[in-house]
Order: sequence, then structure tokens, then C-alpha cells
Amino acid sequence: MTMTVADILGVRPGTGTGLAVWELPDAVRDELGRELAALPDPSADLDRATARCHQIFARLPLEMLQQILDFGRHPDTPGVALVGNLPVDGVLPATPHDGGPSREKTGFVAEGVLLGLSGLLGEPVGMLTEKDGRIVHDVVPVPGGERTQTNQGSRAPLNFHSDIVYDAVGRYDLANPDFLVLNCLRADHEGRAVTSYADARDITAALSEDVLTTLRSPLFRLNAPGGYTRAHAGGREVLSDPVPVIGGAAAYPEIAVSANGVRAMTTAAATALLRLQEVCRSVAQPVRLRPGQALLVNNRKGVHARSEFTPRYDGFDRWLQRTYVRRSLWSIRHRASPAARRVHL
Ligand SMILES: O=C(O)CCC(=O)C(=O)O
Ligand SMILES: [Fe+2]
Repeated sequence: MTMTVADILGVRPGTGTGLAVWELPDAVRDELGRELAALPDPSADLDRATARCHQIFARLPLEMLQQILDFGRHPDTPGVALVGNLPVDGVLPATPHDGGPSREKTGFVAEGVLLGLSGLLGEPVGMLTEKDGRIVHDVVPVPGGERTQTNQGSRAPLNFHSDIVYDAVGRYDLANPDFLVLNCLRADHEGRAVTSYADARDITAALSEDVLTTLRSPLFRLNAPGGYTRAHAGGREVLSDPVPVIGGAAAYPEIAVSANGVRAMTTAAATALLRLQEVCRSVAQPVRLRPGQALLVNNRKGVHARSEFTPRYDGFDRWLQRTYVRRSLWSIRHRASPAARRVHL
């Protein structure tokens, strides 16, 4: 019997940190593309659309299907994965530049890919304070938002952060998505934009004991996302209760950092935060997303960031579609909107 490195080390395939990469075989890409070409606008009936996309994506090769499912369910699997050679829309209209959906898009292959992959991880969910509760988010550069710490930005790097949501209980890291899926419809003109992921397991391994202890202490207040503070507080800070930035078992840490500002409550906490951003940069996994590629991001196992790039607002700017995914909608039922099952406050 031949022994593999995995046998010797007792490591199961697809565990640990690092970027997992899966490529669809061409024949599978074409078959999925044909099926998705007939998908009606998913926003008309989201539950039917996710069921149909589930049926289509169930035909992924078994090994790949299991690895994606394992990515979604196990604590010891990687926090970030790239799926490549995905089907794309035959005709792609101009990149929208108001942060909302394109009104010219007639096919829904990209949306189907996004929902199909999301459905393997959990339940796509909309938050009323993010993109008006839509399930499919368009992440595009928006004029005026170039230098903001939001998904509308371009000319300024978006710091390492988690996607969080304001919640009246005072914690913004509970009702937030477990995963984001980012499907690339168009790269930026120069192909420069980099999405990076820093895994909390790599971060904690690189931090000194005392900085880690500080980050594990409730010495930080997260500011609510820009969308929330603009709509409800005239842009002023809306801070969470004091929370640790890193929590959970040493082998499986969870991290939560807000893009819109973290208030450190002591000088040591402020120093620890600076060190954290530095360490994130040093352990980051960089990806330049291209059309036909989607990034699966675990929003608890790590933090993500985006480099700067130059928008032109000529209809050919960078265009990602994004979902927020929860493993379960039950634990956020206190926020459920009575009007739409998948939309939360
Ligand atoms: O544009 C990107 O690559 C990622 C932006 C981001 O942080 C997000 O969509 O949550
Ligand atoms: Fe983000």
C-alpha cells in the first residue's frame, strides 16, 4: 500500500488554511450553462430559483461537490475557496454604476451560478440595511464612493474586515452572514483589483501572546456598516457593545472586524488593532477575480479586503455579484421581515 503525505500526517484532504481551488470540467460547465440559460429572473420567486439552482449544481462532479459541502460545514476546512471555469452569460450588458442591479440584463446565468454555489453553503439572505434587502447584490464602483470603506469603493483600498450587520442587541457579529459568495462578471479595466483573505488561524499563529490576549478581550466597539449609519444616524457612529475581535477555541478562532471603523477602548487595544491589520496583510491569500470565477468566503474564519483599482464609469467597470449566506435562518428569526421570507431587518 502506498502512503500519501496526508496518511502520514493524519490530515484529511481539504483541511487547514489556504486557498482551496476547484475548476469545473468544460463539459460540466457547458451542461450547467445550458440549464442556467433557461432560468427565469430569480428575484420573481427566490425559493423556486434556489431549488432549481440546487438541482442544477447537484450535478457537479461528486468529489468537487463534497469538497464544497465540506467547506461549508466543517470547522477545520479552509476559509476561502475559488471556483473556476463556471458558466457565464452569453451577453453581458453595461456594468451598472448606481450599486443597484442592471436593468438591461436579460439572462440570469450569473445569478444562477451565485445562487447555486450559495445553496451548497447555506441559505442566501437579504438584509434591509444592505442593498435594500436584495438577495443578489451588485458590487460595482459607484461615483462618489471611490474612497469609502464600502463595497462601492475603488480608488482607496478596502481594509481587512468582516461583513457585519447592525443589530439592536448590540452585537453586529451574530446576525451577519456566515459566508459571502462573490461571482465575477467583469474584472476591472487593468485587471488590478485584488480580493484578499486572511484566515484567523494564520493570524493568531503570527501574533504575539500579549497582542492576541488583547484582541481576545472585550475592548473594542464595532461601528455599524456605512449603509446603516447613513440611513439612521446621519453618518455618525453607531457603536456595538464592547466585544473581543477574536474569539472561540484556539484551534478554530472566529474574527470580527468592521470596515467602517473599530473603536479601541484602551491604548493597548489600539496598538493591537494596528498590529492586526499588519498581520492580516502578511498572511493574506490574494486573488484577482476573473469572469467565470467565484470566491467562497467564510465570514467567521477570516477577514477579507480589496485593493484599489481605477474606475472609468464607461460601462466596462469591475462587476461582481454577491450573496450573503447563513447556515440557518432560524437563529436570525427575530429580524425576519413579515413581507418576504428571505429578507431580514
Ligand atoms: O470587491 C471585493 O473584492 C470585495 C468587496 C467586499 O468586501 C464585499 O463585497 O464584501
Ligand atoms: Fe466585505
